[in-house]
Amino acid sequence: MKRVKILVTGPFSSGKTSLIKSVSEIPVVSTEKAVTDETRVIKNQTTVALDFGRLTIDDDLVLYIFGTPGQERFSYMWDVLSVGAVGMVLIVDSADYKSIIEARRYLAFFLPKLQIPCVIAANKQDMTGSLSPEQVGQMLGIDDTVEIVPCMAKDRESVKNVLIKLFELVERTGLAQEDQDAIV
Ligand SMILES: Nc1nc2c(ncn2[C@@H]2O[C@H](COP(=O)(O)OP(=O)(O)OP(=O)(O)O)[C@@H](O)[C@H]2O)c(=O)[nH]1
Ligand SMILES: [Mg+2]
Repeated sequence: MKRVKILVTGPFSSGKTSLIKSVSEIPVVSTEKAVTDETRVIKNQTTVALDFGRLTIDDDLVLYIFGTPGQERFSYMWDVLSVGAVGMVLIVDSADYKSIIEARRYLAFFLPKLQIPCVIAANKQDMTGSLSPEQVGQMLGIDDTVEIVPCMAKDRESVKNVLIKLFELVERTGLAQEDQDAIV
């Protein structure tokens, strides 16, 4: 049985908590608190430390999924949460230009440091005016070595598709061949 750690990160309100809640087979450990700053016009609650969920893929593979907070003031958690991750989902709100621009900073922070496969989830594809995965990729300025997958984070099948794409990349790296002794 392989147990591997996956990191889910992305800008404020991009859909990290929704994504993990959609697929986790255990009640998600969430740290959502009332928003107290000016962003409360966007949403009432925000992740302040982490989200944690688990998804069994098959008899051989269990994913432990860790989500980061999306607000800058809680970014001290990013390093802690990323230790030992074998793959990363960067989720962006495809209907929000600011989210996509902000996502560049996440790529620059995590990718050189972690050197692990990354899939970009172009979320909120159900919203009118959302950019296509190709357009999101252009705005992020990434080359075609990074996979961009359409996503609706509240839809379980859509999220599973994102995770399967990521895992295909992870398997090619061989990073997930051994069980991880310590997930956190
Ligand atoms: N229409 C639509 N709304 C979505 C989708 N995914 C998430 N949302 C909504 O977007 C808002 C933010 O979702 P969250 O899952 O809280 O986002 P987050 O990235 O965890 O937010 P922070 O932890 O505050 O950074 C919520 O109102 C969700 O219901 C989607 O695919 N489509
Ligand atoms: Mg959250």
